[in-house]
Amino acid sequence: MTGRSSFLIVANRLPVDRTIEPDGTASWRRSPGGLVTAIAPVMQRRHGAWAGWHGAPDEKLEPFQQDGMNLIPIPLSAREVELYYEGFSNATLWPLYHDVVATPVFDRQMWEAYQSVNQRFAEAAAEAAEEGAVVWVQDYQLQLVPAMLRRLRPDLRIGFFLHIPFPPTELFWRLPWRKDIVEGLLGADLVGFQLPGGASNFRRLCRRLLGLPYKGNEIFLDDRIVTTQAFPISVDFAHLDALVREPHIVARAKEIRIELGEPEHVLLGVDRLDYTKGIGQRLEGFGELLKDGRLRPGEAVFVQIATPSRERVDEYRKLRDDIELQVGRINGEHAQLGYQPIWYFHQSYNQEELAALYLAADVMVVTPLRDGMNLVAKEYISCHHDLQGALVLSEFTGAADELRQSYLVNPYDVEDIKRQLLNAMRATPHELARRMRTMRRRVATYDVDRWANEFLTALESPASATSTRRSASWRSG
Ligand code: GDG
Repeated sequence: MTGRSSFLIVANRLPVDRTIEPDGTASWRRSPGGLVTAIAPVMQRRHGAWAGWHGAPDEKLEPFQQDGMNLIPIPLSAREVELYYEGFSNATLWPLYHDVVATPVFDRQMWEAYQSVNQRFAEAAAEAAEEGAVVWVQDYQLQLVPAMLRRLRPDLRIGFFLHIPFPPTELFWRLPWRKDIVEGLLGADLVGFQLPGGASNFRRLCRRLLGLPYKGNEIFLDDRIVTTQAFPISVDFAHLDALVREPHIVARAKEIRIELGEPEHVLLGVDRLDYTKGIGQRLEGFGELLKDGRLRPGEAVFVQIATPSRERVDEYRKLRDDIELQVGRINGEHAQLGYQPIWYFHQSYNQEELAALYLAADVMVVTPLRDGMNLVAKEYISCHHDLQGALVLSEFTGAADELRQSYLVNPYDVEDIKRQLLNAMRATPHELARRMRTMRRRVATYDVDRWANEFLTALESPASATSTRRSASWRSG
């Protein structure tokens, strides 16, 4: 790669996965997912670059090009993967930011690795960005990067977006390195959150922890202003909507229902196998409906896709055992020859198979105990131009703020889950259409493209670009 870029994404992972062909040669493929799709056009327009880890430990790679994107691989050692990624990111920050649904690990070695890896990302970004470039840092693994990068390159416009919830002050306060993290984020000109609640948690924390004043969305530092704002992320509605109209996806959806034994109701869960997703709670509700006799044997099947995730972190291993035991118990108690209540898959699927599953499902069951947004809920909505299908959705997801016509549940209340599963299964086509139409309008309007554009517009807006000057006048006033 030659030259520096005027637009740079910095994320834990590069947007590509390496695949090994049958003849042994390696090639890179764009990872599935909305973030890449949303950002790709901006990258092409602005000679953009993306810095991130390429996924293999102890390997140094030169920058390369893929799909019109300049990719800058950041190396991580096996030890750093263990301490920075599996450790501080996924055993400390992840549970802490998700309502402490698992106990966070506070470990000084993990913290040191988090700092040094963040420094490496900041240095790579400083190297790759041209004078005055826009740099957009992504997510909880890189919260120190904004301040580190600003120290190296005060000329840059720096944005940060947090994909997961930002916790209330009382929970964040437990973190031994709370000040460092907050100061890290304050290196950005714009800090984006999924919901207004996350942004206001952050502003309150800045006041309590650092004594910083704020007004509206703006936090006042000595020499500049940091804007904090909610930008609810979304999905590529038009792409999914077109995909499920393709004859081969329609045919596959029909085939899936036949393979499942043509039950009256197909219920579906699609999640990374993560303890925040409330998989156990929804299966418990479904199992009890069978036990109570409120569901007849053969009437409904539950398909649960649990994509392998963070398999070397202890909590995730334990979760897998718990879920698999639970699935075995429910199936053991309620299966009959020719009828299996739960179909559980600990596997990944391609996007087309996932779209066919969404289309085939009568009820999408999304019951996280806490979730920044939850894209699965929005993907399901995008796949139902037939205006049929019901969404059962946890109140503790970001998506619940927008998808008010879903069947909302408190995932901690198993009776509530059972009641709403039955309501979703018993709803009339007219009722389903009424709800689905409104939710589709919302997702179609606020799609991922709009999310990216609104963030970048706010980052580059004259208001925030002149924040230094305004901050100076605020101080003197
Ligand atoms: C974080 C936040 C926030 C799942 N299995 C397969 C597969 N997926 C795709 C889904 C969806 C994505 O993964 C999962 O996104 P979620 O939003 O549901 O959850 P997290 O992974 O926890 O994401 C979350 C998100 O960031 C974005 O800001 O919404 O709150 O936690 O797109 O479709 N995709 C494929 N095969 C699978 O087997 N291809």
